[in-house]
Amino acid sequence: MTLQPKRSVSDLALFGGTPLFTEPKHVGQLYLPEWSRFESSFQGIFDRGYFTNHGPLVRQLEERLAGYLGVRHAVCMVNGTVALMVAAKALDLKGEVIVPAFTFIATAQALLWAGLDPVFCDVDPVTHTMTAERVAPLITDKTSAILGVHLWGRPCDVLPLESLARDRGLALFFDAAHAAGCSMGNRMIGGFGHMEIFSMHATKALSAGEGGFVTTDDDRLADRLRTVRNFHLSETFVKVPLRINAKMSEAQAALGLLGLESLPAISAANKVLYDAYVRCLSPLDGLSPLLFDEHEANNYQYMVVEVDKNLCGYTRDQVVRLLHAEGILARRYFTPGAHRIPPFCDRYPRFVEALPVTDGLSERLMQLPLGQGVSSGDVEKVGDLLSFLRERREILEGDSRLDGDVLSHPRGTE
Ligand code: T4K
Repeated sequence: MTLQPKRSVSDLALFGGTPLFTEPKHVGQLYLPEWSRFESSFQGIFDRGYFTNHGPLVRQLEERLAGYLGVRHAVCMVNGTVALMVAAKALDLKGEVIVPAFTFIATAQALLWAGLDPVFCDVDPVTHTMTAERVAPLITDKTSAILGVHLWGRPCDVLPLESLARDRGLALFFDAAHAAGCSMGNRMIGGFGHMEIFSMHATKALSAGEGGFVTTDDDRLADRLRTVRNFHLSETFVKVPLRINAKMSEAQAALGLLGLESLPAISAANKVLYDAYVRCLSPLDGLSPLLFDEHEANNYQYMVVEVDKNLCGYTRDQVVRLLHAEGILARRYFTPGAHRIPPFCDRYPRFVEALPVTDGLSERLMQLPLGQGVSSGDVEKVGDLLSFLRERREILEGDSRLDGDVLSHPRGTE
């Protein structure tokens, strides 16, 4: 249920007014498949009595993903973080890997688990991604690889990074956790670098509840990926430095197959909401939506907005506090940057004050609700609220009630 729009600042929920949404609006996808299709897929699993260890659904999903992305191999894993770890082991990396600090913590955590040292790189203020120009000075004789991140589904500096890696004899792989269904130069993301790693978490446009996969065109690397992820002899078996159980289950694959079929429709539904947000936000100085190249395929999975206090009158955290009180559970991805989060800030203190662009973005960006639980009407209400806040900024300026803790993981039940 939604309530009347705000007329005065005392109507704001942070100041005791009634929240705009009584059912909280989340960031995240959760476009669940129709129950009957899910049920019949699960019935098959029960009938076969075969639940994991490279069952027919996992194999089918791998084949369909490879076909969809135009790559020779897609190797399914239990989740995106473990897929990153497995990829690093399959590449047999040593020493240091250059990675952006402005990413989800899992990117860097996976490197540590693979026994590698992340070297944190700053990002470009406009694209939010790492560029070859920023990476080049960080390469030393300890560097074995570059791990780019296609943040928000927008490709990072792929071609310059490919030529830099080639010139310097480095491995190049990409964290494509956000980029299922996205393209670069009209080629699907999945075929760049030595490998690309995707997440199929519940909050992703392509979801298996939990899940992930690695794509590659290199047969030798695919054999290594399949061997690292597995504990037994049912698959390809080559010499690798370490192995683990990273297998995707049949239940995950069932969801993943239905999710893959729905990906175009999910991306289109996200785009409708994205366009509605852009229409609402464009008249509001200081609240700038992230833009996409409309000539490329995008999944519009994250509704990213940059808050500029000088123009809109509020810090990002103040806006997020006001929104949370209204039941709009905006998120501050990614605050702080990975370089400031333990254990990285303790192990690698040299990066803590060295990444000004990452620090700035992590203070200014927020994600607005998107996905199955959000309608275009909801987006208009969020837009009206933001417009109301912009108009009242002089009245609210300096009001200490705007400042205070911001929940990192709002659930709407606090
Ligand atoms: N690389 C990058 C760049 C990534 O962004 C990620 C993951 C990875 C690697 C690693 O991939 P995985 O190992 O996760 O496959 C969430 C996701 O758990 C994570 O997958 C994602 N990135 C990250 C950006 O977001 P949290 O801790 O923020 O999730 P959580 O539980 O707070 O959920 C976010 C919102 O979604 C909530 O406000 C509520 C909603 N939600 C969530 C779940 C799980 C639901 O409505 N239902 C649900 O079932 O990490």
